[in-house]
Amino acid sequence: NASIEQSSEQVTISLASSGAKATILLHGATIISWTAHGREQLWLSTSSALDGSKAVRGGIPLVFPVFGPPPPETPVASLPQHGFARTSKWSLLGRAEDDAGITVDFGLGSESLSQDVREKWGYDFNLMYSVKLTDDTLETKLVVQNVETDKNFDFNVLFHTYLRIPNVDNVSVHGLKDLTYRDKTLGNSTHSETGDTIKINGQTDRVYIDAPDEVVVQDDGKPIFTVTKVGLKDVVVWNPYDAAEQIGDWEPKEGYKNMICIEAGSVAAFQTLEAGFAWEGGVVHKAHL
Ligand code: TA6
Repeated sequence: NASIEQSSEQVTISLASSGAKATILLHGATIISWTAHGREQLWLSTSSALDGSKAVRGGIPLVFPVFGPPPPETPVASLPQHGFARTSKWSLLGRAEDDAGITVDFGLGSESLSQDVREKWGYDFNLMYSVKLTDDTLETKLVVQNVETDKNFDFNVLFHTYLRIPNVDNVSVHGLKDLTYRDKTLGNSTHSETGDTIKINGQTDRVYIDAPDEVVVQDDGKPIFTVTKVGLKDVVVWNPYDAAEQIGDWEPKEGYKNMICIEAGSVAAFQTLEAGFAWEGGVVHKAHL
């Protein structure tokens, strides 16, 4: 039932029984396509670089060890926005199959980073990233190991998922009720979400803090995705709306009407990983249609 095709640049896993399929670039271990129910479930810019020259615009980029612009005067201060995981070359570690589906594992160790990155964030670590495909779910899980002997390090982590939707005017996000959120369109000011239904009426860029584990995305009142996080604290909701005009590798410009980023991560604060310890967290993306 399960099959895998791999090249030096990418891996494709698929399930014959349902036609479910996922393609992952070794560049950034970025998922660039997820087919379920016979249709593409992720949004990917048609002008995204896929050759490893820069971060992919769409799919599921990985954010580590910092989310957003790195705070000055911190160990991550000289890293690029969203860190280096999404622009590093990962290696394929292996695969596993079970009745439900196929899992493929990727690795990135500090020893394989470019000298430039090593100089900017010098901790010894290992990342192991598992992508599991079943008929209607795509599960992404990351293990972070601190392999230092006596140095702890702080990190953010986030799965930057671009979900494909029929129409931004009809989309609603459910499950983020009664939460505090930081609004990046309003200078990171703090606000309270009181309603249970979030609509997208313009540029939206919010970090919902300490969010429940399950978020449901509806199209016109019909559930189309369930996003369930494990071991992660926060949920980011992003749609650039007409600000897509200013994003160089965003095509087609009206593509914002067919996507919403529902990004599970631990980003509202840095979390500390002690020397010799490991951390694990992940997301189950379920497509209903
Ligand atoms: O996840 C939302 C966000 O932080 C937005 O502020 C926007 O910057 C987006 O990430 C994309 O970032 P990128 O570096 O991929 O252009």
